[in-house]
Amino acid sequence: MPAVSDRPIASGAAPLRHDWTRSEVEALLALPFTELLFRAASVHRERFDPAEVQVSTLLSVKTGGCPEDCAYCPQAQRYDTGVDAQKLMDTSDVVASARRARDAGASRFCMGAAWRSPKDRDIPKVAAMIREVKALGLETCATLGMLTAPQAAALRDAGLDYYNHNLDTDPEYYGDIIHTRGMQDRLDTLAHVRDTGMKTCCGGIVGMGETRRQRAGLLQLLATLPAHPDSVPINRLVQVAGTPLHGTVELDPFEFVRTIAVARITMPASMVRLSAGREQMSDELQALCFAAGANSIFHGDRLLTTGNPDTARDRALFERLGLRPMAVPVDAAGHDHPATVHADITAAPARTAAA
Ligand code: SAM
Ligand code: DTB
Ligand code: SF4
Repeated sequence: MPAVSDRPIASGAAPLRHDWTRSEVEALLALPFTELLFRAASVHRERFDPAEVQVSTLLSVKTGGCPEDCAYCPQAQRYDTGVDAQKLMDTSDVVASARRARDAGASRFCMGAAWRSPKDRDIPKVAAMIREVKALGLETCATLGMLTAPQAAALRDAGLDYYNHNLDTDPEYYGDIIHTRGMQDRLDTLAHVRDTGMKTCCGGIVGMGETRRQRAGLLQLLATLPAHPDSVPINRLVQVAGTPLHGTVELDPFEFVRTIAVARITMPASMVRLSAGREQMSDELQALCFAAGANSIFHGDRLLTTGNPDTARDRALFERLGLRPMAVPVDAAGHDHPATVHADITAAPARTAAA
């Protein structure tokens, strides 16, 4: 079943494909840069207004102490990164943070937990957070690790709109990065999420020392899932001292833009999110990413444990580039008659979105 998009589609828009081969994706990545950008920008316009960018805010509701060994992650207990383990936040604090994020222009609020998977006893607490954040009129997203089918159903029943669970890298490279869970575990969780009818948010990380062929493998796997993920976060590795990937040779910025462009071409109806790593990017590099079809960002001074561009810098960038935050459907808050409200980060007061 193709990814659902209820936006008007330009007549002549190419249908979604789920049969991409690795060599096709590699060939796209290898196009002359200008040609690749032209193709991606053309696909972008078939289904989206290229001036609109969806704005999400992240909050780490349970930080650090994770038993997994993801080689990039500052929250893995086994690496000495200076991130202390904390307990699950109180719902009232999460809701206060979500309200600030909404007032600062976010349309989606994503709650992240440094868990391998939630325990069944955690689910009612997370469900309460989801219900209250949704009642603020925000779309809700959570990323809590692996889920069982009943856990996914319970989150859906609480009103969760999106579940984020990344494939992270090519299956060929995966074993170099993570040993405590397999790719199949990730695919199983995504299947449970899809089966509930929730939207999926699924992408990966580049700049971990993978080859272009392996970047093609990640994109191919994402674009050949039973449904294209509704959101595709493309993270550029944030190198954190103490993690095994600290000191990895940096990815050529143009190669990052190529990855964004090919995600846009292969998953035309998805939100392609310019995700972790923006703080280290110049405004010009981000502008190239938007030109290549990225149409979603995390807004707010922090990601989970690492930094993000401060909100004033994002507002100035939107202003300079003539970008507008994408509207959130009012029925995200459970209203009967869908209409839209415009979030406006350019008019937001200067305060943090996810303090
Ligand atoms: N613990 C849950 C899990 O891994 O499924 C959810 C939170 S986890 C931090 C969410 C995602 O953040 C990871 O899958 C990875 O793609 C991304 N991430 C974590 N550390 C990162 C880093 N240093 N640079 C870029 N992306 C990172
Ligand atoms: C995603 O793909 N990227 C976000 C979100 N999903 C949860 C997380 C990025 C985390 C970057 C490292 C940190 O801040 O700890
Ligand atoms: Fe744990 Fe998620 Fe970090 Fe992996 S990415 S160590 S599962 S918090």
